[in-house]
Amino acid sequence: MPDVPPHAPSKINLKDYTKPSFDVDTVHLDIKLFEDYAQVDSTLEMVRQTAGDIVLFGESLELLTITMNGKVLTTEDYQQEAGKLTIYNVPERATLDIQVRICPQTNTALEGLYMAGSGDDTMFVTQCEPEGFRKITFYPDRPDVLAIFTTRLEADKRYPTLLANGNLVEAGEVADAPDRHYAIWHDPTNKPSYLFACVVADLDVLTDSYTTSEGREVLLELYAKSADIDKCDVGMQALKDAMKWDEVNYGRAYDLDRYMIVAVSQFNMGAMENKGLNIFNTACVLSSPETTTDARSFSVKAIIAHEYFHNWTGNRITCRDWFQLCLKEGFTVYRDQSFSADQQSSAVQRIDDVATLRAHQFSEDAGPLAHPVRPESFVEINNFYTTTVYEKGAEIVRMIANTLGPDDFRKGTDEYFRRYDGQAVTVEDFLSALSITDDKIENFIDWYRQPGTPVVSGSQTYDSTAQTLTITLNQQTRHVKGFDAPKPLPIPVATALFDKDSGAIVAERMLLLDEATQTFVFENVASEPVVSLLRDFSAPVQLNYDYQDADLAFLLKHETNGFNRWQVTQMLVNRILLQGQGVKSSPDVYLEALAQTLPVLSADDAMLAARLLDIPSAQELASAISKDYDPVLVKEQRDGLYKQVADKLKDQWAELYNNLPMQSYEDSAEARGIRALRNVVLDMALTANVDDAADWAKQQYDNASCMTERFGALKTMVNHQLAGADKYLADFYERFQANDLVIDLWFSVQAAADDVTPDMVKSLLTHTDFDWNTPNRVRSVVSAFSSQPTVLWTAEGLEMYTGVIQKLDDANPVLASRLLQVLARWNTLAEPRRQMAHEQLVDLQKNVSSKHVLESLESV
Ligand code: 0A1
Ligand code: ZN
Repeated sequence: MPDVPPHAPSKINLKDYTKPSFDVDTVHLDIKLFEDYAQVDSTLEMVRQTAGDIVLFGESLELLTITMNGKVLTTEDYQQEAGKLTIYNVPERATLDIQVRICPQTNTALEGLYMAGSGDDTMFVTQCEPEGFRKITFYPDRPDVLAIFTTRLEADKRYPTLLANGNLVEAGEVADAPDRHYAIWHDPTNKPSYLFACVVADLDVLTDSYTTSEGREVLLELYAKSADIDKCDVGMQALKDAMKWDEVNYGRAYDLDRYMIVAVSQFNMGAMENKGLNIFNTACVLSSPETTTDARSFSVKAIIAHEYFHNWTGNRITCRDWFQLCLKEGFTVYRDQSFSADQQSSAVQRIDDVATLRAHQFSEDAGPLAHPVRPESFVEINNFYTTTVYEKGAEIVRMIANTLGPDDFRKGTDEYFRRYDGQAVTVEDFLSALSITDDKIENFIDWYRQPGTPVVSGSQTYDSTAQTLTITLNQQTRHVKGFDAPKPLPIPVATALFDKDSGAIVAERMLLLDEATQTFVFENVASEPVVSLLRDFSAPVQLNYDYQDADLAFLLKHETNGFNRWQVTQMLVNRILLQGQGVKSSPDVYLEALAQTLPVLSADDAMLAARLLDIPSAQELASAISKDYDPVLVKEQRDGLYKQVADKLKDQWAELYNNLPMQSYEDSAEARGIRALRNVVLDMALTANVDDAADWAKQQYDNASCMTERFGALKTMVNHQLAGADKYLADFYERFQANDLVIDLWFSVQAAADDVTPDMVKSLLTHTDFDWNTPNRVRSVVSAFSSQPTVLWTAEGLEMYTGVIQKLDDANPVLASRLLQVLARWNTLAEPRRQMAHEQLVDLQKNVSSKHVLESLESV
């Protein structure tokens, strides 16, 4: 938004980082939960590091008493303002005793200690990353203050489950209070406060064990409501697989005797890596064939692995400050992507990771919310849990890993763990450890500093006399306002040359483009080859190479790696829909190439075949348009091409569908591939008006062996507005009424339907099962709806969307601000939508007050 409001919140800058004056050796917490409040008593042993006062952070706390070294402090000894409590004249060592009162029962922001659930079905959980601990008690709540925590929890016995980080040291009844009990936990590892967690609840537990490579027997516990405990096996297996994987691939074993995971239905994000006590959104840990789609189940495994991997990359080595968030997130995402690639076809994994990157990160980097992977300033750190920090951060680690090769990368990561274990460090520290075998790795620092997606363009010339092929590449990154002029970055471009006649690879090289323009010469090339560039997506860049459509069709046939073949289909689609390099391609070559490839591939690798039929969503296509974006036109063109594909292969859908018969459920890569392809084929067949396709959908729903089949059929029926779709929607609701996660699917399939209207969304928002306090439910309607740009970008659609943000601004600003980020591209809209969107955002700005939403609005 152009106009900065007078109450603009203040910024924090990376360059202003200073060390804390005091460290904390030990913390004793005593948390007593009562009917309508909680009392938190803490004892902090603090030791001076540098000159200065003690600075504690605290928000939404009622301070009862504070004493230092036994003396009660008064307002002469300390000052309290703007979320900070500063204590003056502190000696070298100080014991602080602090008592506060908080109200978890009314904490709808889901940060700090909050009550989840309602009525008789409640539990208490914490979320402390990034700055939630300060809502539990006054504390130097910053990641570079590490301490040993001992936690006593006390509550009514209706909450039999009392959990905190570390090992259980004692539990028992509370003297003189027969209805109450307590537990004391001790965590022997030094940790920052953002990794603190506790849970007070009534949960069942699935138990298992794992013996580490160091011979440590670890008790594994997965806690969930009793109705959900049958959906925990997938998560438990994934945990054991991840533990093993980290030992084999990074030499990292688990360090405590116990590893706990708790499933919580009200959670702002996916999951949280608290030391030894992960807290998970139910959507990211529960899985069963009847209730969970394959895609969701696969992401459950990846998220379990992600949180587990944080134990080394994040917990044992943590971030010095929140600007370094990518230090733990980029590396951990890279690690979970590599883990997932080992669990299925690595090509499909790469396709899915790159598709996500292109759809979300490229668009973030192209718009007003663009920021470096390591930001240099922020108002509200919660706004920086972004796809740039996570996914682009992972791509940088991947480029480094590929540049070094597996052996040297492992040497580098071993060195990182050896040098920094137990410390809070920076991105520079990470790069310095990784450069022990190659000091050029330090040059990757610019990738962390510079926003914007580089565009790599290029062309080739072949000299038949000299038998040389010369490839010229150049790079350009847009200049993002507020940052230095962009510099050339080190861009690894994985390249192969294919012989035009035989289709065989004649040369393979990793080209390192690290200047604005460079030429690379290949010798002894007998005839002009077809060049395949950026194989396996070797760098997070946009590629514009002067391909002929025929070259791409050739590569679709001859590329050896599934990812590269998919990439070629995406390039062809982009040239048809987005006029790549100003040339508008006709769809003929693409359609012909698909028609030739698909029948063979669907038998060999059904999952890959399903991906080859991907046409980027209207939203993703929009992200590549920087001006005069017309949502209706983009949707028409996209749907038009989809229909052309469907029609081109019309005669084949029936055979393809019948060759993919439904079988009893199996969780193998092959079975998942067949299910994925069957759903795609079903949708294509309905698009092409194939006779009987409506019956296939109904039969698939009725005879489904699992949620992937049932939901795939339902979604198709709804999107194609089949007669009877309503009846199936009602059936789905009846069958799964008791399961919140499935009812989320029921909401989302309606809110994201092709024919959705703002009125339909409004009626979902007032449905008896809709709940503003459950982020999953809000997202199931609101985020699902935002996938329909033609409806979102209308006066009514936007009014509804901004109304939701306004409603959540106070209650749950983290969620409100994340939902707002979808509107970041308003500026690219064609008139009159642009003006209309601008007016609505200006109105919204007048009606919100959280710094989360205000910061996002300011950049938007
Ligand atoms: N560290 C977690 C992400 C996370 C961030 C913030 C949260 O609450 C506001 C919760 C989780 C991860 O990367 O998995
Ligand atoms: Zn993470």
